[in-house]
Formats: sequence, C-alpha cells, structure tokens
Amino acid sequence: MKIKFLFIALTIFVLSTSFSAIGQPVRVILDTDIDSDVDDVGAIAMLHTLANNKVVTILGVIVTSDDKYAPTCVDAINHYFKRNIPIGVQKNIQLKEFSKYTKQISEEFSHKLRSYEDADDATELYRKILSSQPDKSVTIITIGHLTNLSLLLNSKPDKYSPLIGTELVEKKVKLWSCMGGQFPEGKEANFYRPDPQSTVNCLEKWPGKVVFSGWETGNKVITGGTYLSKMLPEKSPVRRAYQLYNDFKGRQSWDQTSVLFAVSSAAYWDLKNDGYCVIEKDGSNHWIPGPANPKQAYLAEKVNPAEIAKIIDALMTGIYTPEF
Ligand SMILES: [Ca+2]
Repeated sequence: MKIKFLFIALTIFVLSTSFSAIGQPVRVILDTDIDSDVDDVGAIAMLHTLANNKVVTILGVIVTSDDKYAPTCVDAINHYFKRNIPIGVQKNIQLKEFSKYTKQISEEFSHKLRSYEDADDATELYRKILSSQPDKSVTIITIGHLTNLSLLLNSKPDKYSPLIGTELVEKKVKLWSCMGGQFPEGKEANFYRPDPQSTVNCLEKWPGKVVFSGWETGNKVITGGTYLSKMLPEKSPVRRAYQLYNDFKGRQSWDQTSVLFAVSSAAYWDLKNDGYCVIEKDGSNHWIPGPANPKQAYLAEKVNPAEIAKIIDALMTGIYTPEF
C-alpha cells in the first residue's frame, strides 16, 4: 500500500504542477444526467475535491435527467461535502425511477432539496448564474445528454439578462468541456439518447469553444474499484453509489475525463483540432479533417489511461496534495 501511496503522491505532484499555471479557480457549471451510470457521481466527487483545493468554484449543477431522485441525489452528495449548490432541472417532464443508486442515496443521506419539483428551472438557473459571472469566465462541463444546454441556447431575454441564449453564452462562457460523441466517428449515448435534436442544435449554435471527450477516451480509464472502497468511509455517498452500482468492480470514467480536462487544459491529452465535428440527425457524429479549428477539438491519448485512472481515483477520494 505504501508503494501505491508513493505513486499517487508522485502523480499528484504532476497534477499540482499541471494546475498551478491556471491561477484563479475555474468557475464551473456541471450539467449531468446522473441516473443510469455511476461515473457522474465520480465526476461530482472530483469537483468537490478540486473545490476544496481552490482549483474550481462550483457555481451550479444542472440535472438533465428524468430520474425522480437525480436532483436530490446530487444535493445529498453536495451536502456531504458541506456545499449548498443551486440545482436546476427540466420542469414538467414525466419522471421515472430507474437508477441503481439515486433513490437510496436520497433516502440514506441528508439533503436540503425536498424533491425533483423543488429544484430550480434549468434554463433560468443557467441564465441566472451566467449573467452574474465575469465575461468569458465560465466553464460548462456536460456529462450527459444536451437537452438543457440546448434550451439555454434557445432561451429568450428574461429578468436576468437582455441577451438571448447564444449571446449570453458567447459573452460569459470560456469553454464547453463535453463528454459526448465518439472520435473520429461513431455513435455515443449522450449524443443520440434520448434527444439527438438537442445535440444537433448545440453543435449548430454553440458560439464558443468546445472540447469533446469522446467515448473512446474515458472507456479506457477504469476507476471506482477496490481502491475507492478502501479509501472512502462507509458514510460517504460516493462510496455508497459505487457499491450500489457494481460493488466496486471498477467502471469506465467517461464523465471524469471531461472534468479533468476542464481543470488541466492539455496536460493529459493531446488536442485534435484539425477539422470539425458533424452531427447527424440520429446523433451519430464524425470528424471532418480540415485546417486547425480554434473552436473545436477532441481529446487524443497522450498519457497512459492507467495513469489517468490513478489521478481520477485520487481526486474521487479527496486526495489532491501529497500529505501522506
Ligand atoms: Ca453521465
């Protein structure tokens, strides 16, 4: 175990070095479909560790899910980390119960949000947060399907801002870090299920920079295994979610890669920006080669995925600096 700790210490040193150039905390809005898979829980846990170390400020969480317990699950995790973070949902949709863990987390851990209905409207919350932030300062990380991001882009002026959605995004957002798609081509769930039209709309209207972490990137990064079960206390909702999901058998880290990229720039991946992404109506995507594109890129492997996994596992378990 000592050797493992030493290795993680060295890894975290690299991580700290990578982050030190960034300066101010990254202002993050997370847009998550926390329900069927558990990597969303890992992504949220990472953000809390990063917030504890002033690498990020979590401005809000948008829950893009029709799972009845998704927003209260997020709120329970946030409160475990002693943060009261605004949560937005899509209103007036048919709710279901299908997650392996959101109901249990909502029931076993305390939270302030009473129910799905108690959460803010996602579009309003997006607009409220963005309008209150400095220009070109916000990083939006999407780790689910793009319904609420699309609604933001289509939004009209309101009490928070006289700007339409695309103008507000252009003015306030620095980066969209998107877990979605498959590169250079493929068909990935966040893009095609259940709402490919929103993906088409987002790619068509997005006025700023987007970096995609495609399915192939997180698919090679296995986290949430026995290391997590040993490092986290039993009272942790992060541990409990992974236990309920697959009892620490390990899981791909699609969502966590988008978080890690958002705070580390190009430290762990090469950026492929020689072209642009095309989305078909069915949500499949492909990359059209072309000149260097300042607005679009996708992550390409640079660091061994097993090393990335160690960094993500560390961040998921609250480890950021080498104090052991
Ligand atoms: Ca997700």
